[in-house]
Amino acid sequence: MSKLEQGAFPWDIPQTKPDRPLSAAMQRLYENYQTPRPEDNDLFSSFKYTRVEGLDYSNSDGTVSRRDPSKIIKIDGLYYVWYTKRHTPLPPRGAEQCTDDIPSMDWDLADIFYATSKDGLHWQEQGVAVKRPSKPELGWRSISTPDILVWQGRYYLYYQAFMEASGTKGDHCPVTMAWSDSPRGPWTATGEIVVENGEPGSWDQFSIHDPYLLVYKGKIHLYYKSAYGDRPDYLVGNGLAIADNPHGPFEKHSLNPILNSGHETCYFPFKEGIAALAIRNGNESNTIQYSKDGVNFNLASVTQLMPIAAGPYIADAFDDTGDGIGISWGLSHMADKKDPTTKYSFLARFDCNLLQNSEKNDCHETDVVHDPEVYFAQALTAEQRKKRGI
Ligand code: AAL
Repeated sequence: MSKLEQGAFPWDIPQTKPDRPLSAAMQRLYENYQTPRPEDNDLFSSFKYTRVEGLDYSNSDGTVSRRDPSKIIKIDGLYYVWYTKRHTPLPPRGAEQCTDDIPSMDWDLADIFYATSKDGLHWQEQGVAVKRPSKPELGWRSISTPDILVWQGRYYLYYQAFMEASGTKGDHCPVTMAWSDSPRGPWTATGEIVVENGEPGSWDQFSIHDPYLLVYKGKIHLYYKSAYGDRPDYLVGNGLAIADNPHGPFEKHSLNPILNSGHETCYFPFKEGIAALAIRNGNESNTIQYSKDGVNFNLASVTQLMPIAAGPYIADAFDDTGDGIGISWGLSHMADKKDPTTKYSFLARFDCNLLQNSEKNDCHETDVVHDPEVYFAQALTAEQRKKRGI
């Protein structure tokens, strides 16, 4: 019997690629994904959200914002997170109306704060970790979007260092670093750029955003995002820079960008490789990806409602075991955009199931039903309605 005469595709779905002619879609099902059903896939998850307790937002008046949490680490039984905190007399007013005290964007005129928690839900803000320095030092205008590295017993915070109000020309900044012998500080800011913007004309010439640190194959891996091309026709990509020492030099990978989508960075050791959440912006928004070498990522699953700017709890982020266990919760940020004049962001907890060999009946729904308000919040603008005559 020739392959073409084999009859219809079987009812009982084959778990491995059957030896028969397959359509492009069915070939992809077996070649691109770890299992034919997402419900059985270790790198598929749905996401659940819970309001965080213990952080005050000044009655949501837009003067206090917390966003872009770092990955979470556990030290002596306590979870630690670092994040961008803005506390300004007024909410963001855009680049034209900003002053020395009035922010342009949500992450303008910000500092790096930290909080601790016993359970990942109730958080106590412990105060400032790194304050922005005075003019004209590196990051004088704002410091934001931190991530943590623990390397040979010392703590390192990497973060964006702005020398102009974001939005003036774009969202331009390089990355700097501060170190401490304790997660509670005091932190010593190096005052130096650790990951430089690219050469003129290169994709990352204006910005290195969202530094994200893992230890992999004996080396410090710093993933980052850059937005390239001019808005609104811009693309986001993620790059990788590798170092032997937290102070650098960080060498950018020759294959950068290594992700073609993903506005904020989120990576974790998984099995022998590295997994990534490509959260938003780009052709591969809402995907979870996997690479066996930390560089060449392939789609592992497609999902929805991913956590924005996810900072997961990663138990083995720096252990370099070669057998990463995965993630099951973390913090992300959300913004209430209903009233643009009081815009701010707040931290929220997400839960997921991206653990090796985990129970597959937890956080594996592929059919997530949203409240109708979620759809109607995506309203046409007045101009779009006019164009459509409605
Ligand atoms: C975030 C991150 C970076 C950008 C801005 C603040 O979501 O991508 O941190 O600079 O937006």
